[in-house]
Amino acid sequence: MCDYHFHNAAVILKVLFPTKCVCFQASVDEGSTGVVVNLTVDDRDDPATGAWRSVYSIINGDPNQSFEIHTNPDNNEGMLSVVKPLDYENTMFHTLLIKVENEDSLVPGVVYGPSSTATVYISVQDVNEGPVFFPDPLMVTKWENIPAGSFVAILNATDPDYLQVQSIRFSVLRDPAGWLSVNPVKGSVNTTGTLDRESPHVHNNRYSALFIASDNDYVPSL
Ligand SMILES: [Ca+2]
Ligand SMILES: [Ca+2]
Ligand SMILES: [Ca+2]
Repeated sequence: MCDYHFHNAAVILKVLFPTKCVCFQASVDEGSTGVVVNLTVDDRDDPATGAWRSVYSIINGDPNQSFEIHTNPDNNEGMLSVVKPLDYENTMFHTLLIKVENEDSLVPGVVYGPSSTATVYISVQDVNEGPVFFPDPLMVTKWENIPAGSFVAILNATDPDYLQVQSIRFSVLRDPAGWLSVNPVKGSVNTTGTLDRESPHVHNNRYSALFIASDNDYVPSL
């Protein structure tokens, strides 16, 4: 049997009221711009005075200046906008720290009034994007009169949606003289006719053809 000895100890907990945590959430499609969320503030100053009007600023989380925030003069809300399109494959989430303060506090010589911060969590939604050719344009030099079926070039395209499993297919969009064909899977371009430097479709020794690379999403993107 053990004897336990107790000493009374007074534990004084100092309970701190957290400064009000104001959080907002928004969702935005990659590649788009515009207002994504309106931040509301609760200010008991007299409306329509400078002390009531809020001034918002982004103080953290926006290294690329992708966002802007402006005060809605009608309701004092902070309108947070995307001004540079976001890229889901690069960053899926953004966390912005917004400071809000009253307009009067910004007047030089006036002591800064109370300010508070809000956190905005933004999730970026994936959008299907079309494959991108590289290089674009692709320059190739060939002799005229080479036999039909001659190899011309391999098209190279990559799909930005690397987190999705998508395959690319190639096709001819514009081939004014009907000289070229492309393997839809491999992207290899061959002649189907006889190249002619004196053709009306050749300008300054150059013949231009356009190809499409499309993915296999249920709504294919070009
Ligand atoms: Ca993207
Ligand atoms: Ca995407
Ligand atoms: Ca795609």
